[in-house]
Amino acid sequence: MGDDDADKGTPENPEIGIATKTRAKPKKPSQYRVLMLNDDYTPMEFVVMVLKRFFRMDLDEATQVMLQVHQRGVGVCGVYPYEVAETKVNQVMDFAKQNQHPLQCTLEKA
Ligand code: TYC
Repeated sequence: MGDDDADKGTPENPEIGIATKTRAKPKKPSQYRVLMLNDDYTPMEFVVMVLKRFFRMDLDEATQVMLQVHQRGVGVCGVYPYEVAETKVNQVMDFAKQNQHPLQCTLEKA
């Protein structure tokens, strides 16, 4: 057996070896949009506070996004890898519940 066959096993014991094939096109980790949904009860100031606290927005940006959600029903808080997006959704939902607001936040693949 020549050197080229070193990782191909033997006729009695084939397919032994280490898979070394790499993807031609490595995939980037998927990104997810965190979406904020409108409701009739959550105070505007609370939504602005959430956007500042969990999405690191300044007052201007947070106010714009809050108004977009208020007027259009939905708005994008940010785009993150799945686990970060999921954590942000949970943080927002927990914080809203603690404050007895019905604010809803969700994620979708970007
Ligand atoms: N619609 C709410 C109000 O009039 C404000 C609001 C904005 C609520 C954005 C949720 O994601 C939201 N008080």
